[in-house]
Amino acid sequence: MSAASLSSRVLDGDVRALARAISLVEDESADGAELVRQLFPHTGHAYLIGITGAPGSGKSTLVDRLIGEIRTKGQTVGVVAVDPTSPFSGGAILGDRVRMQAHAGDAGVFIRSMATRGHLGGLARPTGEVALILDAAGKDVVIIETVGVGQDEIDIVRTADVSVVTLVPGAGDEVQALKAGIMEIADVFVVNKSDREGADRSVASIEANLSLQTVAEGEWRPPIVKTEATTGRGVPELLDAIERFRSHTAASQGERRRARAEYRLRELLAQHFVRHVERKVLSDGEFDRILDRIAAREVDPYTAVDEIMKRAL
Ligand SMILES: Nc1nc2c(ncn2[C@@H]2O[C@H](COP(=O)(O)OP(=O)(O)OP(=O)(O)O)[C@@H](O)[C@H]2O)c(=O)[nH]1
Ligand SMILES: [Mg+2]
Repeated sequence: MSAASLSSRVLDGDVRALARAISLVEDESADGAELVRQLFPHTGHAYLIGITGAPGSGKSTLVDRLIGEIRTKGQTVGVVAVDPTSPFSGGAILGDRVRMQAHAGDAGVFIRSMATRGHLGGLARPTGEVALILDAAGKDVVIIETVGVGQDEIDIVRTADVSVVTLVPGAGDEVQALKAGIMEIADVFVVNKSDREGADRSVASIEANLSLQTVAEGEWRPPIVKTEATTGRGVPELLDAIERFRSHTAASQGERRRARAEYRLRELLAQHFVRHVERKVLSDGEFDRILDRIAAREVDPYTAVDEIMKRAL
């Protein structure tokens, strides 16, 4: 199928075309890039919700409940669940499918799991592109679930309009969160599994951390929402908090998206420049020989880069 016909079917929201389109961008293939080119002018409509948190904190269960809540408001939803192909949680892809199966027959919902494939950070590399495709397909809301792996959680900020950080009671998560700098990136905190002992202590401890930061007049102060994803308790309140954030930041959303575009542009530029150098500038095996020379202290990395740059430009 040509990129043009695939993209027009994606724009129509055709489920099979969506699945195919996502696979193409996931493979980071040339066809995928062509597809993004065609779809890009039709994007920017969806609101992107990022949900991050430790493995097993209940993100998928929460997303499942959120889908239900968003659907009752008549909006359509696309979900990208990034599977941490790590020792923490094997088989999460299957798990996500099972957990979100309640929406399997709903044409207004599209769910896709993808692997991180060893890319550092909680996000698989082309997550943003997958979100773009769901956006182009007309989904009103796109939810991106990522596992939290410390400071790389910052990735989610670069991809979503709102970042929801999920913690669980009694896991020492609050301290962990502080360490990883999550306090700075969370727009909304969730204490999930609030049926468990210690939920209020977790809330208090996040509160205490938050109070250390000075919030200027009129500036957003991240709310803390207690949820029990398994029963759905607290989920309407979570969606309320997200919607309040959305209205509060409506004026600055463009700025945030611009920052995201800048990050992606720089990332792509760097990636393509390096690829160009490796394929077109250096001869076969030369990259390795340069590495050998650096290891042998015959040349320093700065000089090596200078020399490559001179040849590349
Ligand atoms: N008691 C309790 N268990 C919950 C709650 N929410 C989720 N769980 C359970 O926690 C386990 C993990 O839930 P998931 O939704 O798979 O968690 P996740 O964060 O998506 O996990 P990964 O994607 O593997 O990182 C499941 O057995 C859920 O049933 C809750 O509010 N209370
Ligand atoms: Mg999950």
